[in-house]
Amino acid sequence: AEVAPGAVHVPGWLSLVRQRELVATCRQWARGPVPIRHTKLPGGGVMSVMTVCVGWHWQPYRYTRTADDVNGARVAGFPDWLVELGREALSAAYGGAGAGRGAYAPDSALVNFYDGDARMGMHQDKDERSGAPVVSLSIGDTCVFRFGNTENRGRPYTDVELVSGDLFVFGGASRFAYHGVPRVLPGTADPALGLAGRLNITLRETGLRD
Ligand code: MD5
Ligand code: FE
Repeated sequence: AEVAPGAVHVPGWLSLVRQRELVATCRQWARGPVPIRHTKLPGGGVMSVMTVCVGWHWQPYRYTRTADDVNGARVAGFPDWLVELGREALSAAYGGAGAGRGAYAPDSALVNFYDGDARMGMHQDKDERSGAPVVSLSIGDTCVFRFGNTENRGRPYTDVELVSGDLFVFGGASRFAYHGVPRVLPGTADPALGLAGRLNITLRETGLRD
């Protein structure tokens, strides 16, 4: 379903098997080389969400190769299979005729973990030097995702429930829209996932080079 121009929601895109594989992979990334952590904000706060990065390390408002705000280690490399997954996601969302799809080359993944109390305030993703689409994969507990406008944090916005296995792609005019996660619905995940909470994986092109 196209929620707005370039913003496409594909419910149930990931099979349960693939979700379980991704949970296992995210658990590995969460252990290191840079452990998952609550990102520190420049104003002194910390995010309620926990994040581990792949390919490039994100902290507001920049991407680096090493995590100087955590343990100084170089982040895990971005695997080829994850580039492939990003291309499949774009095909699923935009269809086989999508222009330049084979050229999608995500080089960074942000893996966010939400416990029942975690939230993400309304923000824009502007730290990438690329207008390429962002691919978002949801696993575990359902959340309320708030998709807003490009002007400000407030209305108009649309609330969408994102369920385990859902794909969301943000491209075109939607790439720089405000968005957030006002709440997670605890205990809604399939017990077969063995995950208490919500994982969100976003694939991005940073537009950066070493
Ligand atoms: C999440 N993560 O569920 C969300 C989903 C983040 C973040 O917001 O920055 O890690 S990603 C949703 C997203 C990405 C880029 C653009 C837009 C939405 N958008 O224009 O709405 O943890
Ligand atoms: Fe975001």
